[in-house]
Amino acid sequence: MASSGAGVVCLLLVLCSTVSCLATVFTVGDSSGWTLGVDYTNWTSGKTFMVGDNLVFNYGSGHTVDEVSESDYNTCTLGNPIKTYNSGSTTIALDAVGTQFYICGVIGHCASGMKLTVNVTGGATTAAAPSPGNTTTTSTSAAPPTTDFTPPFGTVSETSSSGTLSHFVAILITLVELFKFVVS
Ligand SMILES: [Cu+2]
Repeated sequence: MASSGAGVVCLLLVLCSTVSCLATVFTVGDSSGWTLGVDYTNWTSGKTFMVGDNLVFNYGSGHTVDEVSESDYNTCTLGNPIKTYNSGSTTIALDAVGTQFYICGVIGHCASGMKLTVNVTGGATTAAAPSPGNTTTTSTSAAPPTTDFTPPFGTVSETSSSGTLSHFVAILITLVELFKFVVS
């Protein structure tokens, strides 16, 4: 019975590490956080934001995080946010493909640079390719994901069609089967 308990713990560890492989938590502005004097265009450059990732805004009481429309973002128009946050630590789940726009709702801060836009893409493989502004053509990627995550139980072979989601589901199924085996 002790061995099955250890097996369960082991499986949970594998599951946790698998999840963290697939979802990235981006701390906006890194150690600077969400504040004045940070170039957020520079911060986003080179980063790939995918569905399932999270944005974490850390900021002082003199700021807010306002999710706004593209036009309000461009013109730094305050008072019309889609959502607004002011807790000082805000986690936003990127749960849909598309472009998201965030500004600070304090007068003058957006115009001074407290504005952030992120382009959220689907789960396709992106090997550090700097994404240009326009992504109109959706290329059917033939290459498998380049992440060389080798599951410890050899059951999950290479997924021919790309997509970390199918990969993840396959791992989950394997874990459930193993879990049944350990418990029985
Ligand atoms: Cu501000």
